[in-house]
Amino acid sequence: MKYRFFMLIIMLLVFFSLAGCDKQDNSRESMNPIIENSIDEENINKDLEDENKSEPIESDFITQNDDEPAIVINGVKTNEWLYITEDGTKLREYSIDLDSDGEEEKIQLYTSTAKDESGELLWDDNQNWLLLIEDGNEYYPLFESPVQLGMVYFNVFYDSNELAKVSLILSAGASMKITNYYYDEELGGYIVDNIYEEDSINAMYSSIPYY
Ligand SMILES: [Ca+2]
Repeated sequence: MKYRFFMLIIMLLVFFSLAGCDKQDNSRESMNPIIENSIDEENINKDLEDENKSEPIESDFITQNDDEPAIVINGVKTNEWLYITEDGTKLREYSIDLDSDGEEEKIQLYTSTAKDESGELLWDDNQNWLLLIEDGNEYYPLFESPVQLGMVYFNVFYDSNELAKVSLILSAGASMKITNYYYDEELGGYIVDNIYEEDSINAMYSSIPYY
């Protein structure tokens, strides 16, 4: 009887010790995700630190652009472009309030090219172009330049701040240019924002139609 009781105790001890091992194994397994989780958190924290580190570089870059002096076209009282406005041709005109004073300004596009008797434009390889804003008795020459083998166009937009802006598109034999102009009340003129400039050797094809 004592022997059986002794054997029972040994069996119980063996059983509990095995159960204890299993429990330890389980707890080891359950610890692994905790370790992995903490590694993941470390990586996320590291990523966040990296993002924070890259932030000042980005803002420095923006600041550098902001520091560039703005090109401003101020108004003049006299019309100095009579050689174009009188001898050339007004191709397009559009009126809109560009400086938010409640009065519309006239946006006018001229070329120095004259028309023949039948009204056909006598295009040359090179002509002067003028994009002019007329605001009462003040004039703002947004663009005044000769263009070799090319044409000038303009679009008018309202941006997300409901500020009207004029976009000039120059498409020429060896270049393409997009420039935005918008009125700045503090500076009292039109800010020139060069959006894009292509400077190639030779333009092979353009689908933009001539006037
Ligand atoms: Ca106005």
